Amino acid sequence: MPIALITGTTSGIGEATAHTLAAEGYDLIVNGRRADKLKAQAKELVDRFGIKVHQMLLDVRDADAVSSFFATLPEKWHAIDVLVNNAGLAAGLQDIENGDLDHWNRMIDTNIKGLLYVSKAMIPILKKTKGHIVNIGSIAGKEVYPNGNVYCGTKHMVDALNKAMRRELAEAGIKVSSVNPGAVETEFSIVRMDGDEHKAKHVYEGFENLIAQDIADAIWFVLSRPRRVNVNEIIVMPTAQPAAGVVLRNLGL
Ligand code: NDP
Ligand code: 8X3
Repeated sequence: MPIALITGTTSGIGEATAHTLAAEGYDLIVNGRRADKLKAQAKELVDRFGIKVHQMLLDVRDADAVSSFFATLPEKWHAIDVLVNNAGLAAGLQDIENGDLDHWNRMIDTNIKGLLYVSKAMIPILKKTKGHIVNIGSIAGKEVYPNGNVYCGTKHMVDALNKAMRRELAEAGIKVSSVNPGAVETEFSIVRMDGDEHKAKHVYEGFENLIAQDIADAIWFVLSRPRRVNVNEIIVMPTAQPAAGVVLRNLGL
């Protein structure tokens, strides 16, 4: 059975991707910080799909936790074929002048540094398996929108790292791809609005947003191409979102 490690599986895109890969016969290393959710998810995946699941209960911002996880990973989990760098967040929606330093640090530490810590630990493994890295970027890594400043900056960095990894790892036979979504209704906006579910709901009003499964489908498309094909990057948008920060509401789209 192939093995995939997906970061941030306790919700949203990561959760849908875990289900999609489980259905395709992957054994999974699942990750998140919420122990109860991770444990319940592991049980559900085992019961429903009959796969093997290993829990990676840690905060990707914690470099020591990431390196000791890999240092103590049981032998039978060593041959990981796929890494999906998905864990990430937006925090706040404000101009730079009024920006919150804690929001900035959480986004930079998770979306950039966390992705780097996990990738650094995984690269020696993926060199052995000639594996595949899928980085979850965003339309916010291709364009910017007012008040999205630091989040957009972190996702531009993911875009740059995706290109850098592809250049550095091609000779080792590692494929590197990015999947860059527009607005997907997950816990994303609840996190961005600091837990205000009412405000978060407004983000998705008056148009048909993407759902997490749309992105899991794109990730599976990228992963299931023949060996000779590397999908460098893919952008997946709601029909009603023609550009970052532009949503056409109340048009029946
Ligand atoms: P969710 O908030 O629904 O899921 C985020 C997941 O990441 C959760 O499982 C969360 O688990 C995990 N996570 C967050 N921080 C950490 C951390 N420090 N360490 C480990 N796990 C962490 O959001 P989405 O599914 O929407 O987001 C997934 C990715 O997709 C992110 O990178 C996001 O930027 C990107 N994206 C999302 C879009 C959207 O509109 N939703 C659009 C474009 C890109 P836990 O809380 O248990 O740690
Ligand atoms: C999130 C997508 O459009 O809210 O990465 O910036 S968007």
